[in-house]
Amino acid sequence: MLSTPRGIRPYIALFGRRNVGKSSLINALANQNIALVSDTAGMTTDPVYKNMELLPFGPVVLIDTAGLDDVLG
Ligand SMILES: Nc1nc2c(ncn2[C@@H]2O[C@H](COP(=O)(O)OP(=O)(O)O)[C@@H](O)[C@H]2O)c(=O)[nH]1
Ligand SMILES: [Mg+2]
Repeated sequence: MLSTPRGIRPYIALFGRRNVGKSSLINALANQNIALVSDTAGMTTDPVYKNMELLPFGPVVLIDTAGLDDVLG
């Protein structure tokens, strides 16, 4: 299942304002420190993609995103 191509995996992205715990949630789901968790709002700038096996559903891609209220610069 680890070899399932990204193109046929459902994508599950986390959206929300900055600093609400999106990165913490993706780390908890993956049981790994893949997304940066910070007290400072706006630390996630580029999306973080993680292939995972979401049982009993199957292979998915989890995506952590910058906050909806993030500003460029
Ligand atoms: N009290 C509390 N704080 C949390 C929880 N989840 C995350 N945090 C804290 O909220 C802050 C922002 O978390 P982060 O995951 O970086 O949020 P993101 O900006 O939405 O990705 C960090 O200081 C986390 O430690 C939670 O369930 N409860
Ligand atoms: Mg974040």
